[in-house]
Amino acid sequence: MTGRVRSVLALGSNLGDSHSTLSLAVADLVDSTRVRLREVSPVVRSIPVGGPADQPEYLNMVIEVETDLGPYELLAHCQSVEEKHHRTRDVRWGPRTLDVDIITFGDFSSDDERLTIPHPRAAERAFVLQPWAWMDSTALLHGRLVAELVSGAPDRTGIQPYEGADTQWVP
Ligand code: PH2
Ligand code: MG
Ligand code: MG
Repeated sequence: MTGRVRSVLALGSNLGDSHSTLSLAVADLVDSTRVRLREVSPVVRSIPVGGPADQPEYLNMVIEVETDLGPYELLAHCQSVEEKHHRTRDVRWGPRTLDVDIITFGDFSSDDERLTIPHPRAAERAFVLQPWAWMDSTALLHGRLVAELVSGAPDRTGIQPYEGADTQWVP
């Protein structure tokens, strides 16, 4: 395979059996010789950022893949995995069974309305930055350490490691 690029993908779910959905989605995302799994973050519980006030808490995680797909091919692949897991798009930032966002794609950047890379809000979202920093303590976004960006993210106090469905959490 030629032209391999490393890409960080963020996954989120707050409808249905979110933990199973995330596990199955990771397997689906890398179920191809063209998308290889390199690293997996811990799963975190997170308070919803934006969207309807009464939506359930999220489970979030990130993965790093290596791929020879182009960015738009990877986007289509991520969307097909969302669809497989019954993703609907009715309410912006509303509850969802599965969201898969491309956060970075090598050094590629784009400001297209279909695909903005790096992801336009990743640098201020602890539900992306914290699992990413736990996965890779040297990761950089916009030339800054992801581990340092976490401390400036408004939602950072709403994040904690996921330790099973039965554990209580009061953010
Ligand atoms: N995704 C959003 C909006 N808000 N909040 C949390 N905690 N986790 C998410 O994955 C999330 C969100 C839009 O994609
Ligand atoms: Mg998203
Ligand atoms: Mg999305």
